[in-house]
Amino acid sequence: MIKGFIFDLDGVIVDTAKYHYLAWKKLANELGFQFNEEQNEAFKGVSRKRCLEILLDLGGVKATQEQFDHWMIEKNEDYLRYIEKMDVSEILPDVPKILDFLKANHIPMALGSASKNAIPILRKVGLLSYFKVVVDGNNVTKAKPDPEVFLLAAKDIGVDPTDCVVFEDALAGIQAANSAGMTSIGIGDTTILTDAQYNFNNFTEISTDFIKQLTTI
Ligand code: B16
Ligand code: MG
Repeated sequence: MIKGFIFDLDGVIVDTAKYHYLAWKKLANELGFQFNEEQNEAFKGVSRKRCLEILLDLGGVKATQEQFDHWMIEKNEDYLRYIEKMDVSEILPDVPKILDFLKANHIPMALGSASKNAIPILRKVGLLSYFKVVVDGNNVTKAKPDPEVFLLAAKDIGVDPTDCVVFEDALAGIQAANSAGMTSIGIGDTTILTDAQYNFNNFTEISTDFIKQLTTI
């Protein structure tokens, strides 16, 4: 029986992928090559460092350690300029419906994200207080599909991994949830999230009755 819920951030709670994309695109253009939205798909759920490695490979750019570190900072500074302007209007549709329902029923919730900017983003959109625990890119050493982020989140909310649900929009995140022994729910493209135990296009399709069936509520 499900006793805890873990949410990914980017692509599940807010659509920050578009801001990551704009910041990576700007860097690619500065380095003399193009970067498109299709290529950006591979960046979802992936750490900042790994994204830069992929970007440089795409552009055939060789970097010194100093350049690599500089571009990591530059991309993040550009990204933070978009985050600065975020507000409650950027919460994806019907996410509050599920958060409020779980909160009202005292079901613990955790955030499990690859982002090192998770806390400021949750604060900007006014959702930080819903989460008993935030595990993000600052707390883990192994990236999704490794289950570390979700196992740590389960431990911190005091729920057995097999009693946890994970909402994820990235294939690597679904694989991480499955290897953690958790129930995986894919949010987004069902043709990409084929490993998920349940699939929904968005939270508008998820009813509180569905949540009730999973839990003891
Ligand atoms: P940052 P998630 C991930 O968030 C994004 O999907 C991914 O595109 C990004 O590179 C990663 O966070 C790191 O983000 O640069 O803010 O540390 O989907 O795991 O919530
Ligand atoms: Mg995501």
